[in-house]
Amino acid sequence: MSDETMTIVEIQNQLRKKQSERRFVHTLGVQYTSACLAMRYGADVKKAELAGLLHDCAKHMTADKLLKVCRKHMVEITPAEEKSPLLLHAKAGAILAAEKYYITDEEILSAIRCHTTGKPEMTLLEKIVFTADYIEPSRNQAPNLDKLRRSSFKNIDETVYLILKQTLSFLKKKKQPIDEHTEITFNYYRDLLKEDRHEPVKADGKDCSESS
Ligand code: DGI
Ligand code: FE
Ligand code: FE
Repeated sequence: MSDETMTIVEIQNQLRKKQSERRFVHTLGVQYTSACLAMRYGADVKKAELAGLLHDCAKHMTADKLLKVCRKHMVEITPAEEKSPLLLHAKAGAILAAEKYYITDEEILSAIRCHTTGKPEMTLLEKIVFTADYIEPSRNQAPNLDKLRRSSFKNIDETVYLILKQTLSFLKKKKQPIDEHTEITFNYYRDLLKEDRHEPVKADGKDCSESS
């Protein structure tokens, strides 16, 4: 284990060298949107910034390289990831964040690892990065972005569900292989909302758990 740490600006400077301008703008967008959502929901703002900043740190890697890194680290590779290895940028990103950017916090690494497919019972930080990735300001292709941007600050569980719903319908239309985790996560959040077990939000938008 290393004692080394990097500042946000040092990490930004490294990523700027690796990423296209468009990807870097997206990266900063996810950093700041994650921070905003963390402020709204009472998550750790610094961790949200770091997880958002690093979520796509392996996005520049080729399919071969992603497979190589994941095999070396004994990461489980799903059938969809075999067919579409670029999906592995999330799992490889968690490895790179630890090895190259000295991130040791498992909550941050986990938010990076599951940012593409999501997973059932995501932590608040994981839901924040998953959502910020989809709604950050430079995204402009997905349908209903205005609605999702508003709903993300009202009910994050419902927004996670709506994002997964749109992603699955996009993948089906494009005849892309669907990862089992994307499907399982969608089913989990659909059922969660049906059973009304999601994080309660008062009419004024505040969590019921907030004391003041
Ligand atoms: O890396 P980004 O482009 O910022 O965003 P991302 O990591 O969420 O990746 C987005 C792409 O991943 C988008 O085109 C949808 C795709 N995706 C999400 N779940 C699955 C998937 N692609 C396949 N083939 N299968 C999935 O289950
Ligand atoms: Fe990504
Ligand atoms: Fe991204």
